[in-house]
Amino acid sequence: MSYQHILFSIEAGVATLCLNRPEQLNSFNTLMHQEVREALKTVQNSAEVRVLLLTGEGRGFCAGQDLSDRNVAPGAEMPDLGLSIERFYNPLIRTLRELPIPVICAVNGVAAGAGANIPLACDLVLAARSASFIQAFCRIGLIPDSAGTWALPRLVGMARAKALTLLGERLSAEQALEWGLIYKVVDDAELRDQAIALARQLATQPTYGLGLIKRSLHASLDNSFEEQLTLERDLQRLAGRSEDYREGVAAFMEKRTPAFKGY
Ligand code: LHQ
Repeated sequence: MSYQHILFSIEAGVATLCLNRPEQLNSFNTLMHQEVREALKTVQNSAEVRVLLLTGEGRGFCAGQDLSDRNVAPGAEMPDLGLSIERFYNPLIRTLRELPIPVICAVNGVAAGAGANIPLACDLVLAARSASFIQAFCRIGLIPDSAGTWALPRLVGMARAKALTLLGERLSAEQALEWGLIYKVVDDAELRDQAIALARQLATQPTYGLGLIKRSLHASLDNSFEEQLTLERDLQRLAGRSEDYREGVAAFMEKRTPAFKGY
């Protein structure tokens, strides 16, 4: 399948999805949403893909919604932004969060509006040193979407979440790291290579088990202690029945490198 606004490839167990409207800082129009959805369906349905890497082309990662798109631009008729959220942003965020494989996000430049919150739905966020995060919604009278109001207080605490979302100021990659918003900052020239190396390395790991780890951590934010113990029992039961567990133990006993398959 050929795409107009994204680049999509699968290699060595890694699906790479690159937002590709660099002149508009990779902001989302309807076609880009549809193409991203299509690519993510391929990821969901592929037995070969064991890690997803999300990034952007050019000097921006993503500037959120394309504000010139006719579905959201202020015109004669008031737009229904709720519809846009329901159709596109919410399903996108759900899919990224619920993919049963590790999702790496390499933030290559400015990430604004929904573009600042999409990385927060991913599992490991690397950012270029020159990247920045802007909760730009308040500047145009909107509220943070793409689960930003859910993720931010949990990641950085309520005081910082309020400052970020009410002031809409630019947060540098270094500051985002210090605040616990992202995993790592790397030099601009090294971002792509480091992200690909991390993705390839993870794709050789027991990715079925890694998927269960992310599921259990996600659930822990809402579960009681007892509920979490029960979930750990249930997910460990699933993990223990995987081929990768069998292989991991066998390789350990035989003092060799394991050859995991992702199931
Ligand atoms: C853009 C955009 C953009 C179009 C840069 N659209 N062209 C959900 C549901 C429905 C509706 C509404 O929204 C949502 C969720 C959201 O995401 S709301 C938040 C939408 N995003 C923003 O408000 C961010 C808007 N962009 C900016 O504030 C700046 O562009 C940032 C701070 C990201 C970057 O600033 P600069 O580095 O100074 O670049 P620039 O502003 O010069 O932008 C470069 C080009 O990209 C420029 O086009 P031009 O033809 O003049 O070169 C911009 O118009 C275009 N662009 N963001 N969201």
